Amino acid sequence: MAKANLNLVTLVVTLLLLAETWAQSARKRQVNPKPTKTQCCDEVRSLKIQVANLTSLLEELSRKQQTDMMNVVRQIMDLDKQNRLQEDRVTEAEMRYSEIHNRVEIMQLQSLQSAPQTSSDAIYDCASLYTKNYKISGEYKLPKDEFLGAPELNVFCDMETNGGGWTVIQRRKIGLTSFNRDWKHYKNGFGSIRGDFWLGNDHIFRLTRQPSMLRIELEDWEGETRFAEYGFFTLGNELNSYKLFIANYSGNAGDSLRYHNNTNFSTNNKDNDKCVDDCASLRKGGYWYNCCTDSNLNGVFYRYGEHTKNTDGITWYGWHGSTYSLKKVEMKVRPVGFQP
Ligand SMILES: [Ca+2]
Repeated sequence: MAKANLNLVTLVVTLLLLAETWAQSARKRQVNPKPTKTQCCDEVRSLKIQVANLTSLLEELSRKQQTDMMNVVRQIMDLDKQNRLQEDRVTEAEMRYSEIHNRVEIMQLQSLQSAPQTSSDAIYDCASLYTKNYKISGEYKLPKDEFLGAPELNVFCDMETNGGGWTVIQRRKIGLTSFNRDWKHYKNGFGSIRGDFWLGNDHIFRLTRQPSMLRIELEDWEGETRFAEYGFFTLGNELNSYKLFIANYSGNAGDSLRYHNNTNFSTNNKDNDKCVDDCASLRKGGYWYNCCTDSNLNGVFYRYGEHTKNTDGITWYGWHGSTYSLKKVEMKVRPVGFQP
C-alpha cells in the first residue's frame, strides 16, 4: 500500500514538473516571439531612409558640382573679357604709337623740306614719301613747294595696297558727308581725310601732271571686294572742266569708267555733261557725267537695306548694276614709274 502511495506521489511530482516545464517554455515563447512583419518593415523603412539620405546627399553634391562648374565658366568668361579689354588697350596703344610715330616723321620731313633742294627730291605725293622710306599708311602733310607751285596739303597715303605709294583722292565709307556739292567744293576738296572726302580737282590735276595710274577699290554690303586699275589717268585743268582721260583698264570690277572717258566734270551748279538732262542733279554728285552714268562713285551713300532701291547711289554698273549702292569706295593715284 505504501509503495503504491509512493508511486502516486512520484507520478504527481513528475506531472507537476512537466507542467512547470511546459509553462516555462510557454512563457519563454511569449518572451522571445518570432520576428514579426512589423520588425521587417522597420528595417526596410530605415534602409529606405538611408537611401533617401544618400540620394539627397548625391543631389546636393551634384548641385554643388553644377554651381562650381558655373562658377568656373563664369571665371573663364571674365578672364576672356579681361583678355579682350587688354587686347583693345594694346591695339589702342599701338594706334597711338603709330600716330605719334607718323607725326614725328612728318616733322622730320618738314625740317628736311626747309633745307634747299632740287626738284628731283621734292615731295609732292605719297609715292615720293614712300621712296624716302615712309612706309606706314596714314595721314601726311605734303609741304608747300614753290618750285612746283604746290600748296601745303593734307593727304592720306596707302602704303600697303599693291606695293603702296598711293595718294588717296576719294573715300566713301562712313556716309555722313554729303557729296552733292557745288563746283567750288569739288575744286578745292571737302570732307575728312581719315573719313569720307574728295581731295579736290585742283589737287588731283596737280598730282597727275606726272604720268599716273588710278586704282579704284570697291566693297559691297556682303563684304566682297573688287578693284579696277587704269594704267593711265589724268585730268584737264579747270579751264578744261577737269576733263577725264583714262586708259589701260585691268581688274575684276569691270570697266565702268570707260563710258566717262573724255567727259568734263559736272556738279549740281555746273552742267558740263553730254546729256539733255542735268546728270549731276539727277545723280546727286559731282562726276564726269556722260549721259549719265556707268558708275557714280560720288553718288548718295545708302545704308544696308536702302542700298538697292535708288538710281542715284554709289554705283559701279560693271559689278552690281545701276541700283546697287556700294558700302565702301577708295580712289587712289600713283606715278606710273613707281617702284615699291
Ligand atoms: Ca546736261
